[in-house]
Amino acid sequence: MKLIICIVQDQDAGSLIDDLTEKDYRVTKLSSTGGFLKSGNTTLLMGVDDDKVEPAIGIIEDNCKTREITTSLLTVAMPGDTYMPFPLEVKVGGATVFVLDVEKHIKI
Ligand code: 2BA
Repeated sequence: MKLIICIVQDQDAGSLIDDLTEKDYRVTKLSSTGGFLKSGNTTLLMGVDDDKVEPAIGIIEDNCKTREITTSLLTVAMPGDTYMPFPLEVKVGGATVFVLDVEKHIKI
């Protein structure tokens, strides 16, 4: 068994969870925050049999889009100790996926 940890954009989470549950995957949704943009994203936990990992990744690929986000995180120093927000284009997603071995899975 594997644990898939999947970080996706909030906009993609609903359709992704619908597709996964339709195909009998069990999913736990966590609200998370990206360390760089400091904005909300969604983390999904899925415990899956080994042979279900690749199909799950296919479903994630079908639902998660890469988007360009303009952020003003970067500030540029100006004369007179002032700082100007500087727009920065960042490509986010489709998804960041980790696949971990599960040592034990217990349901009580
Ligand atoms: P954030 O940390 O908010 O990052 C959002 C996007 O900003 C990233 O998209 C990447 O394009 C860019 N970015 C992140 N750190 C950067 C840096 N130090 N310099 C320049 N650009 C940077 P993604 O790579 O698609 O990541 C989307 C979200 O997935 C991340 O949100 C974070 O929550 C998570 N994530 C990505 N890689 C991760 C990792 N190795 N470990 C844990 N979480 C990760």
